[in-house]
Amino acid sequence: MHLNFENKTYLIMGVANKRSIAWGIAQELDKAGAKLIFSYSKERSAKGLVKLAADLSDLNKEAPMVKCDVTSDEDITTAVTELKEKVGTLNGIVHSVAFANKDFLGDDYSAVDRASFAQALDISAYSFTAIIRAAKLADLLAENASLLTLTYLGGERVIQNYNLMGVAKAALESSVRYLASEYGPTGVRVNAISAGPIRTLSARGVGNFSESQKMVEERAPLRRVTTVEEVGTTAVFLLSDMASGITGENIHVDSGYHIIG
Ligand code: NDP
Ligand code: N5H
Repeated sequence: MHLNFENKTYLIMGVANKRSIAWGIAQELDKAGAKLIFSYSKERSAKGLVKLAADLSDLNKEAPMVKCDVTSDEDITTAVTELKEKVGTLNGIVHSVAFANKDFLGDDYSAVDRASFAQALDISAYSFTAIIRAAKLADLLAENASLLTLTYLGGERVIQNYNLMGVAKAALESSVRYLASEYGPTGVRVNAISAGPIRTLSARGVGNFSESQKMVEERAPLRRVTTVEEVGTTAVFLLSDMASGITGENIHVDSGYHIIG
């Protein structure tokens, strides 16, 4: 009964292709009976989304889509206006968006330049706050809405090569706590999922990715890598009323890797 998603609508941000964590979450939400609306930044992602959505249930086969490059205030404003027109109310938002200049995802962290630092923090951390504030101001968020972002252990600890993105994730995780505190009195919950390494487009080509998965297989309590389905089902839980007592939390869906010293 608490997992009842009838007449509930969720915004999914960050589907680049079928491997995206956002797509894994969308599929589980679709199975649970939720209505979906997507946002994208690149036209290529929009085209892919149309094809992907065709495989969803009848409720979401023609799911609406809005453009939102999170670096643009104008895009955020337009997206929120379009969301208001298309769905009226959101019961939740899944923010699965991050970017950092590849030049600073390896070697020495301190090499980072000002522009790349600002860009990584802008896209990967500030955007969560910006979209939530815009949605709230437009009265788009339902009572008890649940807001969710994706993070990685490198935001809490030093993990080789994560560097600039680790600093951005630390800011994102801290934002989750401040946003949860600010919006809690209105019933809105804000949480993060810290996922284990999953082979996606962003992960492809970044140094250390395969080694990171190998480490998980060898050392994580469950001795296997985390699947996107596992992140998806946890997201469904956090977005549902079953998680009504959870806010400001960072749930690790990482085969237990984070407890190992
Ligand atoms: P994907 O490459 O599939 O998704 C990244 C998304 O970020 C893309 O959809 C991309 O959209 C979007 N994006 C980048 N820049 C912008 C922008 N300016 N405006 C709007 N959207 C933007 O990778 P993942 O699914 O792996 O990543 C999703 C989240 O999960 C990220 O926050 C990542 O840090 C996190 N994560 C990933 C892990 C992994 O191992 N894969 C582990 C832990 C956390 P577009 O291409 O249209 O610009
Ligand atoms: C320790 C690791 C491996 C090293 C660090 C990886 C960091 C990855 C995160 C960011 C999001 C990757 C990134 O921004 C890549 C871009 O510079 C280039 N790629 C693109 O532009 C593609 C085409 C688009 C779709 O990507 C984006 N983001 O828009 C961490 C790994 C073990 C786990 C991991 C991969 C974590 C994570 O946060 O994603």
